Amino acid sequence: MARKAVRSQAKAKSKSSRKLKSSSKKTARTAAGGARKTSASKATKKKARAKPGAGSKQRPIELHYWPTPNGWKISIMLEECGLPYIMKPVNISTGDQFKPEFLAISPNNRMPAIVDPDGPGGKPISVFESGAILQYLGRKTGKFYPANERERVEVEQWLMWQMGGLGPMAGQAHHFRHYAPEQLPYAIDRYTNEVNRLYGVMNTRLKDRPFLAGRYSIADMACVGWASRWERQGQDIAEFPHFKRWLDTLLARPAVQRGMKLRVEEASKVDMKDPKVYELLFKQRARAG
Ligand SMILES: N[C@@H](CCC(=O)N[C@@H](CS)C(=O)NCC(=O)O)C(=O)O
Repeated sequence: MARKAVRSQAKAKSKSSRKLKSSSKKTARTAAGGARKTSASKATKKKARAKPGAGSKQRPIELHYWPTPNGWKISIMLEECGLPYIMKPVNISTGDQFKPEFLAISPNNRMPAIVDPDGPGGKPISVFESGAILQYLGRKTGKFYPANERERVEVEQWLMWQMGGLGPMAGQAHHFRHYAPEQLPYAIDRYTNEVNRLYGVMNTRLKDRPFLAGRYSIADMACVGWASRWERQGQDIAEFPHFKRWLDTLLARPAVQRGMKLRVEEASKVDMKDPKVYELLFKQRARAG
């Protein structure tokens, strides 16, 4: 499905950004009049149903993506849910993340982001921040994000743990171990130790349950890409047998494999040591708004 989706990428890009623009105009126009709003949203719904995408009623979701652990979270979820999608590469090594059209949907100049042409009320919606995207898709499909409050809290705790802990700490471990121009022992130790601590927390959690929240969920999808890079983070997986069992289970899932194999040709050519790439990615400061 991903390959099919990529092929129709350009066509859907212009369609969906036109739609997002026209829908915000529609909202502004209808804010003053309730009657028009009802008929406008009815019309939008009708149009959404009349134009199904990729053989399903759901029109393809635009996935703004680069093949990294954060990008994989969403390609995995889309594959797990069987949602049609179109992958739009955001080449973060050449500055696509600063293009005005991307900042309009992701003001933090980070991928992933999505645009769902069939958002709430049948109108387009864009979402940035991988955790928020996973929650959105989980609510939309009713999959991998339980509605029951007790079960939902279990998922959310581990999703936030990934967003605020594992992701940022593993990201810093990658940075100081592989990308920093100097090898700084303090920084390397600090983040390698912190990732080690976090994998210990995960290992203990997984001792008596198959997945982080009990059942397979968006929390596991958020973690798997980062966890699969344990070697790059200076870890020894033999220390964490329950974590290893969980990781092997996740990596054996066909949807996880498809999500993590969603390739972008240019990504394999990026040289992180290129001074231009280094400057662009690692010397960012506030931009004039
Ligand atoms: N908290 C964000 C982090 C996303 C993130 O850091 N994305 C990186 C790639 S993994 C990015 O887009 N970097 C572009 C840049 O640094 O300008 C999320 O989870 O969505």
